[in-house]
Amino acid sequence: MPRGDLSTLRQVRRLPHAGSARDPLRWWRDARFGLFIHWGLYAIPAGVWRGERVPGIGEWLMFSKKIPVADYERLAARFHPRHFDAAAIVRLAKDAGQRYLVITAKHHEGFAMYRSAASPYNVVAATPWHHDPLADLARECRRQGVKLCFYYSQDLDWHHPDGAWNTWDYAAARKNSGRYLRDKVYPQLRELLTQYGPVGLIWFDTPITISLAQAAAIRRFVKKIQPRCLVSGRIGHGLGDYGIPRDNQMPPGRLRGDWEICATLNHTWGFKRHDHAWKPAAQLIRTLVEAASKNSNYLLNIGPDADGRVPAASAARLRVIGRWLRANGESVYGTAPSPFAHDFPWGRMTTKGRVLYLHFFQKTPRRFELRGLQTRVTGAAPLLAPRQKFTFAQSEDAATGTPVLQLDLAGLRFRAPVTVVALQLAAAPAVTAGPIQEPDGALTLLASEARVGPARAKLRISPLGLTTGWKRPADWLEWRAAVFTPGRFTVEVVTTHQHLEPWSGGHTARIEAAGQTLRHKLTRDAEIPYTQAAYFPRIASRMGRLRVDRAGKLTLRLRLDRILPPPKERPLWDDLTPLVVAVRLLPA
Ligand code: FHN
Repeated sequence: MPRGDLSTLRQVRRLPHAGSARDPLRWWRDARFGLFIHWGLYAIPAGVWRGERVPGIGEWLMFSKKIPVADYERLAARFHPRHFDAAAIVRLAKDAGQRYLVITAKHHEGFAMYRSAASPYNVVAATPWHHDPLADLARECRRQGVKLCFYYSQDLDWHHPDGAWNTWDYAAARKNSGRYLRDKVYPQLRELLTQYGPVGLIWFDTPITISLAQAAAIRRFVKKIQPRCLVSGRIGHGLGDYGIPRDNQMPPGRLRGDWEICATLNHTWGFKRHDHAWKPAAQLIRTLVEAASKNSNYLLNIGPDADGRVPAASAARLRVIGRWLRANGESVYGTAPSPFAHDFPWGRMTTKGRVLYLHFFQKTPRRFELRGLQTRVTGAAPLLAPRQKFTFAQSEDAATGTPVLQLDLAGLRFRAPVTVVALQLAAAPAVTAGPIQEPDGALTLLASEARVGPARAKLRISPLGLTTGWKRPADWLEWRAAVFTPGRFTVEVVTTHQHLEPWSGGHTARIEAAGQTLRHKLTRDAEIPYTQAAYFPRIASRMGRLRVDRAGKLTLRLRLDRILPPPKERPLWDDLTPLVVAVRLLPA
């Protein structure tokens, strides 16, 4: 089974650099927030097939139940979404503060949600509605000033005999992917790129069987028709204009290059009538901020029902996000990521020129300390009350040489879920590299901030900041961390996995630091709570206690002395090797 492409290891070949007005990525970087719309025939069964509630994401129902094409096709005769209102959907995106919209023009079920001469299996020809919703959305996007973009499943197609992954109707051995591309994908892409005016991007997805040559040809084809149309990282083979982490994944630490985190409001993309696991708006706002702080856009999904209605719970949440953005949008739109490579326990940061925005996720003590900012601060005030100035002082920690900013936040009114303080700087922010102990005594050593050794190590750090390819005990990660307050620490190794895939644990880890050695199995001792824990649990394995006697630089090395063979149950996409997120030192 091919792996890797969807897991983003090679989605973007070159890291594009922030550019001029002519840079085709510029509008997309500035936008930071988009609306994803999954809408197709799957909205009719809405997660229920022949009276049975089908587990999993709604738009995968045909695959989950291996529904024959002849049966599934009959859904089209029932598609008549009387309540579809393109103007209202685009207005909702605007109210939410979303600057672009990506709608499923054709998902894996193979049904075109627009007028397609290339395949009669489309919403105009095959339904009693006889209507093209993409034409309505295109008109409304133009009118209301939202960028129109299309999702297109270029590889999986369970309707076309040559499309990938329907092996219950069509024998795998008889499939000819070239024929599928020629008969359906190219003609439909041409339609999408010529029938609706300028298209912001094509959101290709799930590049499982597609070859490098095929992906490259698709990219060329898109750019030839609309040179400024972006191509998502899931075209595969490193050919995207930007990368996409896995669904609902939030990487630890800042990312390099351009990314787009895509996420659901509940646990499905396509409408499911029994999924009411709606995420709180506060969490969604923090996730948007966190994405921006990591150099990522946030593409948040709605799944309209078969009548074309947006679930009320979805619309309500989007409007709450919009209210927050109307007040605080300056700290999100058009921002650059945090100058720090690591995350902070109190919130996140974004930057714009000489302004550093501190996004507090919780009420913070009056005396706030930020360690590692080298640039001179010239002013500090709440974003929503710029005349209320805070006093501050900058110094240097003698033992570690780390710059320290003390900020007196007297009078700061914390407004949930995120309160922003704007720091004016004398220049663009520069920071001290590497992990720094937090004022609460905790020290997080992210894999992405580690040095990898020895020189010929197979172990790497993936673009999403996790270890990959850790198969040899000779390989190691090493950090040099700034310790302000020595003492006794509980040491944990934090690993992760996609929730439907097996966790790679049980290996024997060794930590060497401050003249001590801790050796322990990676056991599932605790799960660390965080926003995406339902999708990518972070598992803490306790290694034991460490005594650090002196303030200053601490060198810590992590090895895996015994690496177990990969789990038998092979994950579809991800690595079979341990996915280390971090080592944590918590005051004992
Ligand atoms: O298989 C699809 C899924 O149905 C959905 O469209 C998501 C959205 O990111 N993409 C694929 C899985 O990663």
